[in-house]
Amino acid sequence: MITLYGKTASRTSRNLWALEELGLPYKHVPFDYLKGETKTPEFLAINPAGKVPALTDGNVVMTESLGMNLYIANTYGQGKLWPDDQAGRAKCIQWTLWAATELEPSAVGRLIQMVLTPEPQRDQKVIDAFAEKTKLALNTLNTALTRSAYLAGNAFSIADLNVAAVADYLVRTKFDLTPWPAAQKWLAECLARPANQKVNEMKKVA
Ligand SMILES: N[C@@H](CCC(=O)N[C@@H](CS)C(=O)NCC(=O)O)C(=O)O
Repeated sequence: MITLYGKTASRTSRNLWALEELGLPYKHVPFDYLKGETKTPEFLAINPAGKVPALTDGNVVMTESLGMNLYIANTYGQGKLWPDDQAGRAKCIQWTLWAATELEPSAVGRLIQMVLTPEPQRDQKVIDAFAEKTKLALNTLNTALTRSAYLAGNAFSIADLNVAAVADYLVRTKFDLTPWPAAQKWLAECLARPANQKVNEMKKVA
């Protein structure tokens, strides 16, 4: 059985979303990085980087939330989160790396500035620079979503989940998505899925 480490209100929520989509049994150990719990010997034995999330499943030990989701989908979500066709599976890998490299740095950078940095220390130039990078990423995403309903074909997959989980930072920072209508509609639909709503509820208590 999968054990998932990390408090819900962290990148761990991405993995909870994937596990809930598949209805898998799992154990959740909510190590809190804000309380230093990820720097304890117990946790460092699982992830020497001292960051959440992390996952164990038998002899599998993994870190990196988006890669962990590829593992979950590939191992337990065949024909569901993990497409049956090779072209779809290729897109899952592509869009996951895209989320990590093209979208997350600017989306998280903006979130850190706008939500986690006290107002007097915020730097508007930094926020604006992140916004420009985000716009370029949204152009790419919107174009893809005008060509197909979902990122890896005609059904929701781990490609959508991984990108939407990162794009959620844009919603949380009230980024105006109206210039990218296909991406906006797709994101709202992904985030409204019952499995993600369940995880949002879990965040309120953890
Ligand atoms: N690229 C990693 C980032 C992990 C990460 O930065 N996690 C944060 C919580 S969301 C953390 O544990 N921070 C504590 C620290 O940096 O010491 C992933 O996607 O899993």
